[in-house]
Amino acid sequence: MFKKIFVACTVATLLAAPPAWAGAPPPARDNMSHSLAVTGMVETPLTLTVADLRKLPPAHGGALAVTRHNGDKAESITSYKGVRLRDILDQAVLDAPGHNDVKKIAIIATATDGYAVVFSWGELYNAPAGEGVVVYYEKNGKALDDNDGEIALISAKDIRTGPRHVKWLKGIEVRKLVE
Ligand SMILES: Nc1nc2c(c(=O)[nH]1)N[C@H]1C(S)=C(S)[C@@H](COP(=O)(O)O)O[C@H]1N2
Ligand SMILES: [Mo]
Repeated sequence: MFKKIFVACTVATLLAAPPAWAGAPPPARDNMSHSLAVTGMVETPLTLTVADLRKLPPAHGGALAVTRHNGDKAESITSYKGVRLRDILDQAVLDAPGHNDVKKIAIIATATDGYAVVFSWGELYNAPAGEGVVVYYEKNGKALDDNDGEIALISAKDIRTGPRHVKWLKGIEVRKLVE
């Protein structure tokens, strides 16, 4: 008896409230980043939209597998277009007047969902890795969609490219870590 009433109530509830996805597209991710703020130890803090990024010298990348730390493949990128992080930092100009100041600098890339990864001046400016660190706004020939857009970052020369693939990139913070 109770069981019958329970089942009847459950069915009634399901009929009264159709699920949110019925007949409508899934809700858009609300993580999209609409601009990139370059802050911290720089002479000119910047706020760059995709339109601003398009005015900087472009960096083009070819086929790239995004692999997770455990080796699983997250996605395969055919091509991407953006600006080298180094070139963005040069626009803002690092505020490091002393001969040894740059060597103490960390560059932190942050995303709208709280994700963050760290680079150093040494690796961006004085190691092969720096060449492959690109803030990108196009993937596979198209503007980024809400899965990783509007702005993202990749460190193409990393052994596993997943961890420093920053989706929904919103900030580049320059910090001097050591006095
Ligand atoms: N903004 C943001 N970017 C991110 C992450 C994240 O949680 N937030 N996860 C990273 C990790 S750990 C990996 S392996 C790749 C692939 O993530 P996926 O597992 O969501 O495909 O995205 C990276 N970029
Ligand atoms: Mo990961």
